[in-house]
Amino acid sequence: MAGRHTLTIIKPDAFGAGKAGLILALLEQHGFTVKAARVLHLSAAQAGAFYAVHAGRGFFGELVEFMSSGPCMPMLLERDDAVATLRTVIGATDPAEAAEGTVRKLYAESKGRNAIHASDSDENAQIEAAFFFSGVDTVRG
Ligand code: 3AN
Repeated sequence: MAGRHTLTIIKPDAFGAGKAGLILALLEQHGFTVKAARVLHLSAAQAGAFYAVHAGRGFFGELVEFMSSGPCMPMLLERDDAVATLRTVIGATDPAEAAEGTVRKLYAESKGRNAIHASDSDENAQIEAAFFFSGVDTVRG
């Protein structure tokens, strides 16, 4: 059965543009509740570790530089069918291809600077949540 948790990050472009509140409101309208949240400025090493699965791809250096360019806001979110639902709500990786009303259609600039991250599987949601949060950071229940 699909899990009830997923990890999102409001990326440095959207956070720096003051869109975190609007994006969170949209996520809440889609039924997500926040179980943990923080704001931090990733180092390049931390950003590289988070996106290690993309190491070796042409855009990796650009991705690490962008994700370490300013503060971002990771959140652990909860609702039924969390991973698939959030992927739909954020929209396609390239905002030019994102559906109307999605986070990336509304707030992303480009494929590289695309406003928000969302886990792509239940397994990765668990790994990514553990990257940013320990048990004491997470609301119970
Ligand atoms: P998604 O974030 O939609 O799951 P992935 O997993 O293919 O997309 O890529 C991870 C991140 O890498 C994207 N959010 C984006 O910031 C960056 N990225 C992916 N493809 C490109 C690209 N062609 N050029 C620049 N950055 C990219």
